[in-house]
Amino acid sequence: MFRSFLILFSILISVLFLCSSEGLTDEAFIGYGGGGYNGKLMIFSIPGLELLKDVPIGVDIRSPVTDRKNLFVVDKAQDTLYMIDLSNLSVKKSIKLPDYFGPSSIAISKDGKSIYIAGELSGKVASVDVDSGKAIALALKPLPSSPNFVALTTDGKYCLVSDYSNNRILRISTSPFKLDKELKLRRPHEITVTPDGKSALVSSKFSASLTFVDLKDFKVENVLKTGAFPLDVIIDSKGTFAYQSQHASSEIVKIDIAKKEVVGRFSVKYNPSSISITPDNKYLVSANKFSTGIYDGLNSNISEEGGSVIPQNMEVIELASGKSIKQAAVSGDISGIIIPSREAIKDASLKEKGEFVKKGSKPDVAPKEGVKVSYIPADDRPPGISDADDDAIEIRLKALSYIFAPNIVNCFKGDTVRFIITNIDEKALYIDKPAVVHGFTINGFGKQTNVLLPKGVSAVVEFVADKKGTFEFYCSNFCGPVHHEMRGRFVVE
Ligand SMILES: [Cu+2]
Repeated sequence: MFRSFLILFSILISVLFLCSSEGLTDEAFIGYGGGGYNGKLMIFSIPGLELLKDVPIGVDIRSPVTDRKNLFVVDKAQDTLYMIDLSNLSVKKSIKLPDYFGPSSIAISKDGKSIYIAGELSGKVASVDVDSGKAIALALKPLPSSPNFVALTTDGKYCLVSDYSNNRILRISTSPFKLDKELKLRRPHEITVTPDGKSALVSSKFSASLTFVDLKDFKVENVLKTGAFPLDVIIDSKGTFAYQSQHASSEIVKIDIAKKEVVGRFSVKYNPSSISITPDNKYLVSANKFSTGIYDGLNSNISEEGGSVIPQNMEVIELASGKSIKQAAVSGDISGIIIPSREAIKDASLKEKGEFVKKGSKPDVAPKEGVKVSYIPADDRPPGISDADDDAIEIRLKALSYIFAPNIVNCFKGDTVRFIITNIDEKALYIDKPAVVHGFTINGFGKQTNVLLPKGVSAVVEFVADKKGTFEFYCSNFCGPVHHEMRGRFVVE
């Protein structure tokens, strides 16, 4: 009797144990997201949305892609391409891109040997040979050009690039690496190619539409009205349906690719940007912004003087039912999520379980060692440049959706520069979110200048301008549909 009770008891314990390791069951996939301004690779379970690991990589980490053995991400602040071993998550190789390149998006060839990178801040597109680390950069004209997303055609012959400054997408041949054709399209954002190689789908954020581009003739085939401020567009593994995130109307629109028709709409809680789908087409993961309200308990004061960071969040939608099944607040600005097939994941260390944002924790913007970044009470002096009492050059910037004022500032080489940056947003154009948090990072001075700009405080960033050049500064925390265009120039003479 006692023995059978023991057996029963141990069976019960094993069942309980199995249930508690729910984070990584056979049902689960693993997502890899660029953490944006937190400089990390964020690794999480799907659908559970548990943070499995966050791996420090650089300063502003974006756009993961994979060749199934490695992950590649770019650092927008430090002009670097990182190759990360999927089996142990170590950085295997870092490839320096041309100075001022400002990478924002990556596409990888099928054989994993070539990588194409959109250099949003420089107006350049690069082709990188992974083995040799050699990069060839193509400068787009006219300036300013802003190539911010890149995709490859299925035959690998062309890379397609969206350029929002010039309202166009570009077709660039991969060998030789040169501009082939351009196609006018209003404010293009994310771009993706259908698995049959026939069409490219482009989100046109100011036209509230999805544009089908015929790739044979490189011309517009169809324009489908979809939603409000469409950003990301992805395609399921069968090539049947596309999903597009509607940033302003907080929904995901489902499109039948063959019929070129909208066939469904799923609500998400908060303004979505990057989205991704599991390889079995069961779950859609949406990186949402502006989680005002539901995560109030998680908001942390960034300083004694006030100013709170509102965590961004992710959400999982079960596609068959259209139901939202999981939400989690996240630290960082998730930009780009990839979900490899289960076979590609080999790292046995991915077993730690945790939450993205722990209750009462400080936001993930801790200044790095030896870097002078701090917060002071909101500075209400007018914007401008002046000499401070301690001989530093004081540059007072105001940040609002979607500009920095002033947006061109200068100093001389060797100057100690003190930026005092104040978020004066009332609301983010079209979206009534007065507590929107901007970010500030200067490309080329990434580590010293990477800071969040919550309301109610001013961020102080101090460093020595030790090299000459023209450096782009940009908003490094997603703040709305025109976030990418929130930029300025720091000139060191
Ligand atoms: Cu911003």
